[in-house]
Amino acid sequence: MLDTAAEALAAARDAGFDALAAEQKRFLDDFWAEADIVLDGDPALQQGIRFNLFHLLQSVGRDGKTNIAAKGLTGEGYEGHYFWDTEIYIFPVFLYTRPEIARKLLEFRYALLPHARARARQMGHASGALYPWRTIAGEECSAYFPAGSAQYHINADIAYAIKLYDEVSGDPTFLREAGAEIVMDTARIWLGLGRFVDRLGGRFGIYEVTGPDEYTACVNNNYYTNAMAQMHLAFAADVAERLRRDHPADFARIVAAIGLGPDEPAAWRAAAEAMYLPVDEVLGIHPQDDSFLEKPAWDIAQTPAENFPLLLHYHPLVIYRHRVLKQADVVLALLLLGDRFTLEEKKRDYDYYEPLTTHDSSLSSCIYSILASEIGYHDQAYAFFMETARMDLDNKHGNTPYGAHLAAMAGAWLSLVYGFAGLRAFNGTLRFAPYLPGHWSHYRFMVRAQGRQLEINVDGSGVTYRLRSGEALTVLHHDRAVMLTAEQPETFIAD
Ligand code: IFM
Repeated sequence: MLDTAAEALAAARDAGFDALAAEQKRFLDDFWAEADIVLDGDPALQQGIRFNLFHLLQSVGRDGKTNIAAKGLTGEGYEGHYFWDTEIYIFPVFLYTRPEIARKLLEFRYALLPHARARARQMGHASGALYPWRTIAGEECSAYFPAGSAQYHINADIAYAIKLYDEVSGDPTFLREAGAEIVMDTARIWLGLGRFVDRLGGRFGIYEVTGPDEYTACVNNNYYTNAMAQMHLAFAADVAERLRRDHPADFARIVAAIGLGPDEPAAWRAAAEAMYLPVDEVLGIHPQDDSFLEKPAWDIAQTPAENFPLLLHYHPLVIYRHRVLKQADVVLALLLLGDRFTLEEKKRDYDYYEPLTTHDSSLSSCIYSILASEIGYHDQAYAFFMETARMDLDNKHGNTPYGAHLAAMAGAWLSLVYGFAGLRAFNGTLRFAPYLPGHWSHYRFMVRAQGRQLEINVDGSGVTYRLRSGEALTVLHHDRAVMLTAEQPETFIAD
């Protein structure tokens, strides 16, 4: 550390203040030209969105050796550790605005793969790699395992980000150079953790894990974990096939590096196909886990306001025995794997889980905002967005002095771009479903995808899609194809 700091200092002294200031100005000008979001109608909100983007940019590691801490560079909360916040919340913002930074975040995970292998052995897995729930240099730093190491979904979250990068960035090299090795070695953990269960008619169950909701710990068949593991296993099998066919030398290198057996990809496929993902017959919803629906509901309405967040006022066991959520769990699966659910299913799950959710985690409101937008609950979407967008400027969670909430800052971007503008990219095709919240007259944002840059303007009259750079691209406006070309870069679709 000292050597690195001395080198940086010497380089800065050589360059001089003026040159450094000019370089920084160029860097920031470029960023704002490409990543700014403009909102007309609410200056305070505009300030919140820019404040968030600034913190994300200044906090993110850009060298493949550092990542982005849950509190960014602003405070000592969470001891500077990196979590799944990176892949599920922050990564997409960079993927769509600065894909080269998104790649660096994934390279960071690649650099830590040896630690993840060592961690898997420590946790009793004979093969594979298991990423730590919280870390800086690769070792697991969770002090409290039920809300830490038990969150095995981190492996699938990282695989999800690699899949999204592969489908959206237009960069053909990362997967074969690094991503595939991560995806395959981490997929093996599911086979070590779960099993085909006779009592479930041969379905594949996953046991003793904690899902995203940290008010429910160490459970069997957490829906989010099972659904994400299914995606991960199927993706790993696809990647193995693709590499073997298209890049045999890379495939051979990875097989040798991880000691991949010839039958393993087929076993991943079989586990994915048999994954246990139940629907409750009576409620028509996806149970959060095997025992969740049997627990008594926490009486949120009768809980004194000063007793939130619950984790600071009740023993964890008291909370775990109740049907109460700290943050989106099933509802997050509905977003990330949204092409597998009908709108009716999404509504039923949202209606069931939202009243049970305290949103004590700052990672919650933005996800509910996005889902509320998708199912047409526009007022709720806006209210949840407002919770997120100025969370730290207004100290909404009362703990900003410990540091800003970087995942929520990214969540505000997601609530707007995934929520109000409805962006999804299943299999790499960008689909938008924009609407204008009643409080604004206009909003504008830009996204980079497949090596192109697009600008999207939404106002009271409709939506304009504009190709700012790159070759022709077809995007979807709801289900209508919109072709943008160099000759005809702009299309307006009236409301
Ligand atoms: O990763 C999160 C977790 O989901 C909820 N508690 C805080 C962590 C760090 O932001």
